Amino acid sequence: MTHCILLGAPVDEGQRRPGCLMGPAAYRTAGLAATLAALGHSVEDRGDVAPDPIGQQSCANPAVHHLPETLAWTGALRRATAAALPHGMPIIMGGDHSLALGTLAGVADHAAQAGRAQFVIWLDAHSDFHTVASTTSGNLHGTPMAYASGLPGFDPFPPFPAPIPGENICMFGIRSVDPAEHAAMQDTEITVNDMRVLDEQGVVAPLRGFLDRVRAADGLLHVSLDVDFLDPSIAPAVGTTVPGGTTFREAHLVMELLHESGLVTSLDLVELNPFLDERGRTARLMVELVGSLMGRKVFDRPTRSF
Ligand code: HAR
Ligand code: MN
Ligand code: MN
Ligand code: MN
Repeated sequence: MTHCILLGAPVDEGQRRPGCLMGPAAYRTAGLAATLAALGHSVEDRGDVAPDPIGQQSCANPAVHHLPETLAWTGALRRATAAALPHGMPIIMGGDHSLALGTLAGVADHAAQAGRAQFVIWLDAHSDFHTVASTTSGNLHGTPMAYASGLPGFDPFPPFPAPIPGENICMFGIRSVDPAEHAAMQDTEITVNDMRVLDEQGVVAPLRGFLDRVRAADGLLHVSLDVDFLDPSIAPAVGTTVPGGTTFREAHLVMELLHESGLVTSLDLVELNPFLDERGRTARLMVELVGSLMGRKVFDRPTRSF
């Protein structure tokens, strides 16, 4: 059984559509804590993280907005994530995806402390591989994977503690990549399981291959789940819907396999915008997916070793 540490991250500044700041309240309302407790886990809700004081930082790219606010969240979430990891599994309830600038850095701090390698599974329609310098939308939720990879172009940010090698990063569900992101990813060893790969191979084989590597390295595995990983027909409450996303069963299967692996050590839930939801259905689906990730199954069968 796992000690689950809930951290609210009401981050709204990494994009332009208001509402993600209501995410933590929606997850609580949808019964995230009760869902985890019913599966036998202990749950500690540490409340919402408060951002650091807002500074005056600026950068050369005029498109970028809310940079000081994002730096303030990054620092606070980095510390909150690193502080939680020795005690259990942090589940960060976002908040837009810019929160991962902080959570990934916090996991990196803990990994360095523990002497373990950091691995990331990025479940998203988007690669989020812009830098502060390359983003044309100026929305910093589109940047955390590039930050964690140690790319230049993050001048106002502290250097990422221990850049994550591309071999330790696996993206799933990708179907929207900007030209600058595409170019930057060419130079990396990141595994990009875009929707084409999932259409052809399903989720099982690509996921297994990556999990085998995590296990062999005794790595820490951070899962970052963006609502837009899911098809908008089942998860409408997100500002950046992209058609052709994963189905209900594909998404649950990913979660079930992750559970079976026993390797997941931290989790982001990001981009839920409850203002865009239909009677809470997206929030409830996200909570159900966490249930699958944490061990809910229809029928108990001997755990496959894979
Ligand atoms: N690449 C686009 C941009 O930078 C869209 C980024 C959207 N990101 C998210 N998170 N919704 O994945 O603006
Ligand atoms: Mn604002
Ligand atoms: Mn994202
Ligand atoms: Mn996305």
